[in-house]
Amino acid sequence: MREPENATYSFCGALVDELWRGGVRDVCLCPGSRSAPLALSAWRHPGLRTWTLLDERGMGFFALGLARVSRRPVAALTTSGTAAANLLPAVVEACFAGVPLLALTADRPHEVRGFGALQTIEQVRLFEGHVKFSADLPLPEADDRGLRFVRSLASRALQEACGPPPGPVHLNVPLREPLVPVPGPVPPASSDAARGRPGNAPYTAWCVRAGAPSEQEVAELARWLERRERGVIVCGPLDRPGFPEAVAELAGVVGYPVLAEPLSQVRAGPHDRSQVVDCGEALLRVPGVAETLAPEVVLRFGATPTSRTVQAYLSAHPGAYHVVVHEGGPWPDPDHVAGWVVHADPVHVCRALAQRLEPRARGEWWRTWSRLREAAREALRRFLQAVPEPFEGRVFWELADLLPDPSVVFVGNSMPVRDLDAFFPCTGKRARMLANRGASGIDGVVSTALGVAAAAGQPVVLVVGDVSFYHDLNGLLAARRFGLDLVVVLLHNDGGGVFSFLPQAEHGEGFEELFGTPHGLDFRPAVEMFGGRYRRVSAWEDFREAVRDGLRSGGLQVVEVRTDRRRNAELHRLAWAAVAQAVQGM
Ligand SMILES: Cc1ncc(C[n+]2csc(CCOP(=O)(O)OP(=O)(O)O)c2C)c(N)n1
Ligand SMILES: [Mg+2]
Repeated sequence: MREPENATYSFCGALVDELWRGGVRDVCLCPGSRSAPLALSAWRHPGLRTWTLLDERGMGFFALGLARVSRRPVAALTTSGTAAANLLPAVVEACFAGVPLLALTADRPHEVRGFGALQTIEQVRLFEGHVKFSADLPLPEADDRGLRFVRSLASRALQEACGPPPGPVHLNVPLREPLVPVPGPVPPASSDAARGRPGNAPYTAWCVRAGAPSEQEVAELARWLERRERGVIVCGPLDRPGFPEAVAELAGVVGYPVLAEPLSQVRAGPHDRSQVVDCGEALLRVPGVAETLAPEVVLRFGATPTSRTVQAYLSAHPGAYHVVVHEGGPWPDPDHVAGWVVHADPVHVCRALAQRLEPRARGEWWRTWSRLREAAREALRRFLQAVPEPFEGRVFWELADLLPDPSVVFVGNSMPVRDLDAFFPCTGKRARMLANRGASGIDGVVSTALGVAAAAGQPVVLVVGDVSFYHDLNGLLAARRFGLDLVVVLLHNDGGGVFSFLPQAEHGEGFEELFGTPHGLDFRPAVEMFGGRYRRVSAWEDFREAVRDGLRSGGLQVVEVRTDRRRNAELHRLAWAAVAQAVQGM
C-alpha cells in the first residue's frame, strides 16, 4: 500500500484496511466532498471493491443486497447531511433482517456542529434504535495511539455487525480539510498500528460465540419431542447453509411435517423434501383443517412466518408447547405463544436432536398430514394449470420450472412474497430465495436485488409489484453502471394489489384513491432509459419464452405481466375454494 500523504489519509487508510482485515470486501458509496478521504482510501485499497452509485437511499439497499448474498459485512459510505439520513431505510431493514451492514457517514468536525455550518445535521446516533453499535469518532489522529484506536474500533464494530446475530453498525467519521491527499505531516507510528498486524490478521481478532445448545438443553428438548407424536416443524425466513439438510434429517427422525416457506430455503434444494409441506397457505385456510391438525408441540426456526394463515394456525394453538430456536435479537413470537426460546444455531439444534432421538414409526398424525398435503397439492396444480389468463399466483408456479439450477430468486414485499409462499412448489433445484422481510418495506427492492445480482455469481430473478418497482426506479442505475444481469418479472396490476385482499376493499370508501392507487405508468421508457429490455407478455407460453430468453441474454431484462387487481383477488379465492373442495371431499 502507498504511503499516506497526511494524517487524515493515514487514519482513514487504517480504518478501511482494518475493515478489510475484518472481512469487508465491498464498499458502496455515493459522491461527496466530506467523505473523500474515506472514498479515496477505499478506492486505493487493493483488497476492496468500491461501488459508486448516485443516490444514497438506493446505495444503502444495494449494499444490503451485497451483504445478504455474500454473507459478509458490507460498508455503505456517505457524505454528511441528508446523504447520511438516506441510509436509514436500509439500516432499518438490516436491523430486523440481521444483515451486517456498516453505515460509514462522514461528518463535519465537532466544533461546527450546531453552529449553522452547511450540510451539517445531527448525525451522532442518527440510526439509534436500529444499530447494534455506533460510535462518533474523534478527528483523525494518526499517531500510534490514534491508529491503534481506529483499528481496534473497526474490529469492535465488525464483531457487532457479524454477530450472532448479525446486524447494522454505524461509524460517524468527522473529517477536517484538507480532504484531498495533499502532503502534510504524518506522525510516526509503530508498524502494526500503521500497517496492521502481520499476515493480514485483524488488529483485534474476535471469537464468534458458540451457537451450539448445551447438552442439557438438547436432552430437555428431546424429552419434549420424544413423548409427542403430534408435532410440527415450522420454518420461517432463514438463510443458513446446511439448515435444509439438518431440518430434513430431524424431521425424518421425529416424523413431523415441515411447514416451510420458500424463504427458509427448505422448499428448494437437493435435500430430502419428503416431509416438506409446500401448500400450507392453501391447506390451513380450509375450514376445519387447522383444528384437525392441532399440534401438541411446535418447533420453530427462522423469523416470523410470512404467511398470515400459518401465523394464525400457530396462534390458534397456544396450548401446544412452542419452542422457538433463533440466534438472538428480538424474539420472533408476535402472538406470544412461545413456551421456550432457545438461543442457538438452528443447524446445531437439528443435528443434536436428530442424533439423540430414536426414529419414530409414522402414525396417524403423519398420515393425516400427508393425505391432506397430497389433496391440496393436486388441487392447486390442477387449478393453476387451468388458468389461461395472467394470474400472479401462477407466475411462481411457472418459475419453479424456469429457474436455472442454481439460481437466486429475490421477491418484493406485498403480494409477491406471499404468492411465492402460497404457490411455489417443492423442487430439487438449488434456488436461494431472498426478500427484505426484516421490515417488509416496498422501498429499496430493486436496489437490493441488484446488490444480490452483483455478488450472487449465478442467475438472479426478481419478482416485484409495480408500486414497489416505481418506488425504487432510481435503483436501476446499478444495472447499467455495473453491467449486472437481472431478470425482473414485473407484476403490473396498476397499484397495490394487496389491498384488494384487505377489509378496505369490501368497505369500498375511497378505496382506489387511498389504497389501490392506480398510476397508469408504462415503465417501458424508464427501463429503456436505464439500458434494459422491456417485454410485456400475456400468454403463458410467451412468459416462459421471455424469462428463458432474458436469462440467456443477460443485462437488465424486464418481463411485465399485466394483471387486474380485482380479478387477481378473485382468482386467489377460486384457488382456495378449489383446494377446500378437494380437501373437504376426502
Ligand atoms: C416503504 C413502504 N411504504 C408503504 C408500504 C405499505 N404497502 C404495503 S404493500 C403496498 C402496495 C404495494 O404495491 P405493489 O408493489 O404493486 O405490489 P402488489 O400489492 O400489487 O402486489 C404498500 C403501499 C410499505 N410496506 N412500505
Ligand atoms: Mg401492484
